[in-house]
Amino acid sequence: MNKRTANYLKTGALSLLFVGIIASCKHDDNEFSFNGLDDSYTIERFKVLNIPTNISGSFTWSINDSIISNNSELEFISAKADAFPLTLKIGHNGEEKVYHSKIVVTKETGTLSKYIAKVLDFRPAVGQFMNEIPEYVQGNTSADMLQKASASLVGSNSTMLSLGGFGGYVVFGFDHTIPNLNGRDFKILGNAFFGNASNDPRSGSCEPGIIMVAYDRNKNGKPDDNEWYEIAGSEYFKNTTTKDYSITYFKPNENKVPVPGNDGWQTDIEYIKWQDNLGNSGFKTKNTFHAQSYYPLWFSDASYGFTGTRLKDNFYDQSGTGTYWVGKSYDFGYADNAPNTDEASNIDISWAVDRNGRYVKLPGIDFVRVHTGINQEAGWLGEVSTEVAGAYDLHYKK
Ligand SMILES: [Ca+2]
Ligand SMILES: [Ca+2]
Ligand SMILES: [Ca+2]
Repeated sequence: MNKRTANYLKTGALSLLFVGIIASCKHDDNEFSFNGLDDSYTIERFKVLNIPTNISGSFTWSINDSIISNNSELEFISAKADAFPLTLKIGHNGEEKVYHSKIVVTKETGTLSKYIAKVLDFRPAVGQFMNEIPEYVQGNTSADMLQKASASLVGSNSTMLSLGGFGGYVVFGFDHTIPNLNGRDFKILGNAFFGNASNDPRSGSCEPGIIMVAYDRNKNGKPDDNEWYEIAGSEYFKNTTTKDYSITYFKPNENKVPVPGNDGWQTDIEYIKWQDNLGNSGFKTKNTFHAQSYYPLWFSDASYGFTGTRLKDNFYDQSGTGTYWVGKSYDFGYADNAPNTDEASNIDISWAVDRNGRYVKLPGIDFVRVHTGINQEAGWLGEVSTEVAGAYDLHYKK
């Protein structure tokens, strides 16, 4: 470095310092240069109203006597058309200023649906219902299969989609933001049911799927990677739950066919090889009940895989003789884990956590992703696979 450069750098650093001082003074002034709230704000119901303050301090936003936020920017959403008196208190250096306004929530101009409005992605794992639910017809592409998934899940007359074994997923969205209000906010429909064991009443056909939610914060109509949060169900914080579990499935030899045994019962065959990121590997079996390929036939790759949260195996042989396998229902926060009439199929958006397991406060959600959370073969039942049969907003009333 020559001397001139050094001098230049010195002056440069000095002037940068001045800029820094000016900027911080300016910033300090700004802290109470808040222009106040508008007289009123108008927003349609099921849409998020943002009121930024762009200053620092402590914030108390309230409606009547209820505190609704302590953030510098208010995110407000309502399921009801109504007028709400809004109060904002800003505390700074021991001083407090109070602002009053009103939020007018109007009824939507268009028509909203409380059900799924679109399916954005469908990527199932291998399984005995693959290529059947929904049905694959020779020549179908991923786009065709996505179209079929949409036909299954969109609207009030939804039918079922099978996600196959661990990791298989579907992503769907709504035509409005489902608000995060007190209590549970939306329901995911599945085909779970309870058996009749008196010593284990909350078990049966429960195939829990991990739920992720996205709020379209940047309002681009898409769930961006940084908008996804996992719903921390009852198992999330337990050490029996595996985060970032990865599995790869390999395209099988379709000439291997299972044959019924002498007793008429099936003989399963080793069929689809899989391996995970914990050093485990094995085969998904094929049974005589389902003769079609268990590998999605619209996938041309020799292998494919998934990463996500994995739950502890929940199926066990209740009979002790291999004839009656049941899956235990987890307490809350999963799809296809309890009958549709059960409270456990309802989800609270407040259960959403970030990558570090910290709860996040979302005003609502626009998108949902469900993946099969179990990697287990339940005896003759075959692999545990989550089914999704629709979803709806619990707050929406016409
Ligand atoms: Ca809620
Ligand atoms: Ca977005
Ligand atoms: Ca199921």
